[in-house]
Amino acid sequence: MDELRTPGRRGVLKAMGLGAAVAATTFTVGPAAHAAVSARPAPRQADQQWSNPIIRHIHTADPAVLVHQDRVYLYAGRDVAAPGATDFLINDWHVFSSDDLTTWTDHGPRLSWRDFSWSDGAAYASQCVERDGRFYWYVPIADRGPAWFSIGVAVGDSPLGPFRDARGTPLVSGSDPSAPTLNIDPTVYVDPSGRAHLYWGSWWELRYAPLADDMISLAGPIQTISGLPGFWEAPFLHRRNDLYYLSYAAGGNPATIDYATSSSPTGPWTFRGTVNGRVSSPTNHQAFFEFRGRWYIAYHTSDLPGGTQFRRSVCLDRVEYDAAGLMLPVQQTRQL
Ligand code: FUB
Repeated sequence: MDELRTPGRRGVLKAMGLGAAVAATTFTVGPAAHAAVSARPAPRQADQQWSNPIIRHIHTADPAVLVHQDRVYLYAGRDVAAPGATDFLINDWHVFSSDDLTTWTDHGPRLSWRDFSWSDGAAYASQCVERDGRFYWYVPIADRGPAWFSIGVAVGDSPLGPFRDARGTPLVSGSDPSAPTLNIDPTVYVDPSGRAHLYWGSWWELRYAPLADDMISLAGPIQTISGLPGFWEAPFLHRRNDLYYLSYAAGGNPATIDYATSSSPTGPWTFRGTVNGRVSSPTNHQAFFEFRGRWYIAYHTSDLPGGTQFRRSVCLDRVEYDAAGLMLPVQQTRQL
């Protein structure tokens, strides 16, 4: 399925611009929404209030989550590919927020590749993180220059922005000889000692670089990370207690979400297997987060009516850990 992203198709990615500004919209995806959408069986957990997919009025993909002041902020690309399209078309990222994981507010498109003067398309999988009261949004976007994809960073003063290009140039250029072939899917984590870590990559190539304290420049050379079986793309770094978890889409397309653990954010990593199985979309992309003492995974599927591999929808499920801190396989719930 490598043909999902080929350099020759870059032109397709530029075709559609931002729609009209979207006012904040609040909606609830719970039991009341079921009948209106589908009569499909609903094996929801007994105390689970939300229904999957959690975002239903538009197609969304590549979730990343930030918890700030007891509110969950979900950052996701908006898939606007036509039903018969044969490639991704993603021009902007929406931010959604919730304080109960069931009622979500769509704050509209808060960032686009168009906000980066050096880009000419493709809002792929991003992540927004907080440091010292500022919010840094790392984005993989097509590069106008000779590079195919480069990684940029936008900065804002709140989880909703407004955000602006923090550098005016790529943070990681796809032209760098150390960069992977497909320079996408950044994940950033600030560890308890204040060191910030950047992982990214696709097409079987995983890269790492330390971030400087300013969060918008690298603090060391790009390193190639090996030893993660089947690594394909979508690295995501999180920490629970004293253990670090590096999860990733494994096996190509279709992918499972596999993971490894380490006592350090830079490894060495011990492979732990699959935490989230295949989904209805060939791509599989995850974010883990803690909210009010429980852990969750956000991911995407093609389950929304009209869904295709290029028209995806964000879902949410619980994550449980065993006594040793290993993640148990996610029980995916589906209630359309
Ligand atoms: O959404 C475009 C790409 O598909 C992402 O960057 C990958 O992680 C995969 O989900």
